[in-house]
Amino acid sequence: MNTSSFALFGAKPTFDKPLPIGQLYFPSWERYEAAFRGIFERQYYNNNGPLHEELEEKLQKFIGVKHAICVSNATFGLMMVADAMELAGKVILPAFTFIASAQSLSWAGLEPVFCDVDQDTHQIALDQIDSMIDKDVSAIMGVNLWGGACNPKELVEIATANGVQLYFDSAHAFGCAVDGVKIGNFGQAEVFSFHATKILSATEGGCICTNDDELAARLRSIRPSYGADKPVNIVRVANARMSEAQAAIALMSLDDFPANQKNNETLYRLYETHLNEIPGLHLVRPAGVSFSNYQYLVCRVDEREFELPRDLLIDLLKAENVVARRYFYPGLHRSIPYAQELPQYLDRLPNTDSLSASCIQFPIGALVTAQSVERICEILIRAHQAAAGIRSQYEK
Ligand code: T4K
Repeated sequence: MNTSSFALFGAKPTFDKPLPIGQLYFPSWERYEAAFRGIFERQYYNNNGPLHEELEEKLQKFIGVKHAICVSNATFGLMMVADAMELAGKVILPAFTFIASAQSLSWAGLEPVFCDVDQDTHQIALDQIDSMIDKDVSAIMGVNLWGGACNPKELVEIATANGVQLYFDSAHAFGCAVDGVKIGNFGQAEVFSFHATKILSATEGGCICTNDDELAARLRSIRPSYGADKPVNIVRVANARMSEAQAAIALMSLDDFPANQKNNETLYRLYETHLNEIPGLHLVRPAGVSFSNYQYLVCRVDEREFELPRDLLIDLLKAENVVARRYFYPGLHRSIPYAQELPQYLDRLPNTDSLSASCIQFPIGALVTAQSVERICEILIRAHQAAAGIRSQYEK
């Protein structure tokens, strides 16, 4: 098949400008202006302002949790939780996640213990955790990936049976539920990201959820650098405040969550229909949830069946102005500084290695239309049909 129709080989790109991955929610200019006019009129930008307080209240109600504590981003939230839970020694977490999950531990003076993940769901391999727990392990950090969940109920049982603490990096899981219970209610605490690429956006931000009053008091005291009104036992403070500007966007995004979730689900189903017809592109379905935000569109590329390697496909799509990403690459055990500091994991995590070499993330979210998905899938079909020609021309 002819390769001249591909932008990689000189044709006009399918899209005029880059089509990004990520939610990238933007409220209408009128709503944005009204929210910001209020901030200007009140002349109050930060430090537990009225929008911040409204957001925490609405999040508590939405998630059905006692405490929602808004923070500057999820990375900081995870660091604060590790500190507030007084963790020591080592913490078990999956190696197939964003670098922030492990870096939060390093910042808190803890050592990550990397566990492999399930080949199909991409969630932490539950059957391997027991054997990794020793006297130095103080906690497990579950990571709820791709709008799915890492079986929090079973993790609670494993943690309880072994006498270790449990918390969750739920950066990807806002709005998701397990057997009807919203994520945010499991373990001692869960941390959401409200980055612009997430389904709930504060442009930059996050939130810690907990049903533990004592832990919540400690977190609220760590957050504002000057401590909170109620004296509690904390080792140090930080500045992880969320501003009124961030809270304003997050409130609009929360109002629009049902519409954004629905749009994602519609786009996901459309991708699903087309990808089912393309050999070698295996869609990852959100695992273990009764409700998903469908925030991520992740596929495993089987190079033998698709007949093109994953990284060549990314280059081909990039030329068409389709931003596809190889999340997560590399696995945490191969990232700086862990590859050097903890070399014992290098040959122990085969599923993480194989997923980081084969996964690809496609555009989904508020800026993506059904027509864009059709056109992306059409490129994928053509790429598979022209694979031999693409490979030989690419290598020249
Ligand atoms: N745990 C997990 C499992 C996570 O995935 C993350 C973050 C965290 C913890 C920590 O959460 P935060 O501390 O960030 O709250 C992105 C996000 O920055 C990050 O939040 C996210 N996970 C990670 C998976 O992805 P990048 O560096 O890959 O994204 P970036 O900035 O390149 O944006 C993605 C695409 O969107 C690009 O094509 C550019 C486009 N874009 C992005 C922004 C921000 C736009 O077009 N406009 C924009 O405003 O990290």
